[in-house]
Formats: sequence, C-alpha cells, structure tokens
Amino acid sequence: MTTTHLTARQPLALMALAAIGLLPAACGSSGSSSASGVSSSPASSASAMTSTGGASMSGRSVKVSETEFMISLPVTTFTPGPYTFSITNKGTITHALEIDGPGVPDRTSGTLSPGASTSMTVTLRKGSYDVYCPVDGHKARGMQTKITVH
Ligand SMILES: [Cu+2]
Repeated sequence: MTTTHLTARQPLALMALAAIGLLPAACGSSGSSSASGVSSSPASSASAMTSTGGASMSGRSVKVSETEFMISLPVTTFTPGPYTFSITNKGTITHALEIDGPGVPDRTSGTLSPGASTSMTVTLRKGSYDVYCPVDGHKARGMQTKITVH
C-alpha cells in the first residue's frame, strides 16, 4: 500500500546519499561545490569551468543578453582571437545583434524573438568594435556598446 511509494523513492534517496558520501571521501573535506584540491578528476574540473565567470576573458564564449533597450556583456575588453557570442533575447520584443569592427564587417546574428537565443562566432582583432541591435531605432534608444580588443 503505502510501502509502494516508499520503495519507489528509497533507491533514489540511497543513491543520492551514496553519491554525496563518496565525494567527501574522495577529497577529504566536506566542501562539495568548490573543490579545494586538485582531485585528479577531469569531470569535476570541467564542471567547475562552466560555472565560473572567469575574471579574465581568456575563455572563448561570451554570453550576451538583450533587453529593451540594453545590451549586456560580461566583459567589454578582450584579447585577439575567436569568440562565440551566445546571444539571448531576454526582452519582450524582437532584437538582433550586430558586431562591426576590424575584420568583422557588420556581422549580424539575425533577428531573435523574445526568449530566443543564437550564437555567432567572430574573430576579434586589435581595435574596437561596435556591438548593437540593428532593429530599427533600438541602437539610438541605447542598445549599443563597445568592446575593446588589445
Ligand atoms: Cu533591439
């Protein structure tokens, strides 16, 4: 009767406990989210990389979010190289992203419906780039920023 509920849940709970129990045993402390030492586990270092926001932009993925009427970038200073801009329209109307600068002549993401996202890879060189929304009137309303590469 009620035991059917419990038996369905218990294996999951036990597995979760076992998984939690194994981690401290492996690294010797109770810190589960921030691995203190290098525990020679490639999986844990990979997941740490995805969650960190990195002080210096040596990573090659840049999250851009667009709203009315603003473009948000995690950093605006880069070193030369290829970058993939992951653009998300977090606003309530259609937006797009355009990048214009050395070696990147008006690259456009294409229009993004509210909630939509896309990515655009560009190779940045030394100099400065205009980043803006090419939808009519949006740039003038504030959807523009500059990034510097050096
Ligand atoms: Cu826009």
